[in-house]
Amino acid sequence: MSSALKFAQPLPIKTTVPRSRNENNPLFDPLRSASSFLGSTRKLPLISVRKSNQANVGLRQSAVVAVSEAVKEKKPKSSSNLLITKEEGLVLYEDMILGRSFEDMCAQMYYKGKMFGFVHLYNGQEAVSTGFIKLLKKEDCVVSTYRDHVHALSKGVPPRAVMSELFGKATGCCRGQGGSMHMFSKEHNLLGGFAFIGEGIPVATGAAFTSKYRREVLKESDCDHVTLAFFGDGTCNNGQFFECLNMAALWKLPIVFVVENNLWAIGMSHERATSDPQIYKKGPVFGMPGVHVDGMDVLRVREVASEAITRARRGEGPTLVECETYRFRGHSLADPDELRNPAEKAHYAARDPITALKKYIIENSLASEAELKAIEKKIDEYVEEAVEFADASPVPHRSQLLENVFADPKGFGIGPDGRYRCEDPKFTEGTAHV
Ligand SMILES: Cc1ncc(C[n+]2csc(CCOP(=O)(O)OP(=O)(O)O)c2C)c(N)n1
Ligand SMILES: [Mg+2]
Repeated sequence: MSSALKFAQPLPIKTTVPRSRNENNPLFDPLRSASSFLGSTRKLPLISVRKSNQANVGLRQSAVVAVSEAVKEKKPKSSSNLLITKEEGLVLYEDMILGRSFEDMCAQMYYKGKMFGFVHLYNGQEAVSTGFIKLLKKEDCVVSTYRDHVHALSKGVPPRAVMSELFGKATGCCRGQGGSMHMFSKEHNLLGGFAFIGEGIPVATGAAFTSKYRREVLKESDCDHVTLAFFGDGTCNNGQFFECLNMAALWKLPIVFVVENNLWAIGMSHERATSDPQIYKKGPVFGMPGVHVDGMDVLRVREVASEAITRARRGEGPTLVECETYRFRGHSLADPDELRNPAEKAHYAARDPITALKKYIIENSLASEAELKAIEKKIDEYVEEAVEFADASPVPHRSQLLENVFADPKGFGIGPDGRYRCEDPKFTEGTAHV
């Protein structure tokens, strides 16, 4: 191994929360402490932040304690210790299988030349999307990044509309104009994938502000909509992150900031790039709870998500959740993925969130192997159908080129004859052929 490679490895980080405090924490499960999670090199227990910084005690503490309070008020205890019902388990399993199969198919289609530009896959991170988004109502909003296909699918955008968008076809959810990094669906309140990192966070904050405004100013008492903002570890060093945490806490907005910490920002190790790599600790600094969760365990993610979403819906404000996860492929399909240590990759491959959920379902007799196989088969057909649909769909008409580019296309896109200027045979003269 070269020294450069060694240097890129995650460094050990220390936790600031003593074990005794974890033991009092309702989110802490000693059976799932650091040793059963994460590489080797890291020691992060599953904790919600309490008094992580003594200077924050006081005004901020009330918000910090809130997640724990929400936990106490959780569902009535049942005689069973199961974390999910059979129906819930199958919904989670189906959604994760859909995300995985859909994206495996994306890789095939990309290498066949059916997709253009960059395509960033989410393989390995499915527990985060499924664990959070499957708890939402249709009216709730999701804001994503360029790694957005699976968030779109979890939110209910039909696979054929996502695949067509990836193919650049007119039947795509953005009529072929968005492509891989810009999934959007008004109907499903998917407010976009954003290619510029951090750009989605203010949009999500604005959506959460809208919900609060409707409820409190316009007196729409049934408007309890919540917004989830998904973004990566690398994005947490951008200014928008801090600005939006501040505003969301100040105005107690109904938003959950979901950090998908996959330990890497393209080829930059999170631990090399960040002064304090424990992202969840930044929540309490702004007066909101910060929680770290094993992002490879959909049941743990769902538990934390449920608490954070419930808090937001009740009007108790934002939560920062750091999901520790891993992407199984390179940064994009154009990345040969040569920087990450094979041992690190193997460690996380062994913690595949889908395999783990399957094991839980089978071991707790929630469903049989045959039932799960039937789901896998159904999803395979669904994904095949999405490809056939996308392939057979028409490409957008040239006249669509400038739509949604300018608020007033007459200012630029429409010529004196009332036609789109791009329809003028001379439109592309002297420029690249359109
Ligand atoms: C504002 C901005 N700066 C730089 C980039 C280039 N860029 C694309 S992806 C990426 C890394 C983001 O890493 P992370 O937030 O951890 O997300 P991940 O890819 O791991 O999901 C960067 C820097 C960008 N897209 N936008
Ligand atoms: Mg990352």
